[in-house]
Amino acid sequence: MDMERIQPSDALLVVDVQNDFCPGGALAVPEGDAVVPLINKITGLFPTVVATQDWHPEGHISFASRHPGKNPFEVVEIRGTEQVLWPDHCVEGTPGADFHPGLNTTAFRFVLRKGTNLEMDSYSAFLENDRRTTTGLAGLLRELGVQRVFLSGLATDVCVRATALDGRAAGFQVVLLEDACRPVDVPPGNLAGALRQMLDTGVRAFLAEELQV
Ligand code: VGL
Ligand code: ZN
Repeated sequence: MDMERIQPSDALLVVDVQNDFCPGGALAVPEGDAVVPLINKITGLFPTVVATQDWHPEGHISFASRHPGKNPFEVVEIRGTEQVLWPDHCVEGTPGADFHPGLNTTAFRFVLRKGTNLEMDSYSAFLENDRRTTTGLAGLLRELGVQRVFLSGLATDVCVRATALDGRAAGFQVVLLEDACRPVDVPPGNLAGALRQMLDTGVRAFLAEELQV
């Protein structure tokens, strides 16, 4: 098995490992909770760990309930950008927005909340969905001397994908920890396209067990 050595300039991102994205949650990702033990195993290997939380105000623009006559998973156009409508999820301060209770958060140096703007969604941990408004993450990582970002969490084909692509665009090396992520795969086939797109932009893929200090 190929092993990949963790460097002082590496960071781990733990994307949206929250109750609402786990089985029983409002926007459950199949086997979403399966990433928890793997992530717990590797957080201690990294000098810097940043966790994100999807963190929406009530009545958020991405909620189908905000759009009369629309159902979850329909797509609408909002000010020129396509928006998938989701069930209400990760409402700020609710149990659904909490980290999964099994997730060991002690190694998290930073927690970044995204999607906090009532009128704009943010899949990526770097840029909001207008593709202009920054979350500040790139600046934070650069300030810390981070050059390579490892990605884990939920969901592979939504927020992890967007974070991977924006991480590349911001000049970071990006590694997808494939087994430490799970996809929603809506619509079916979305995952395959997401993986292709990530690999095409220079994202490398590893398994969590291939990491070593
Ligand atoms: C996500 C859908 C809506 C995610 C967030 O974290 O992948 N997916 N909001
Ligand atoms: Zn969301």
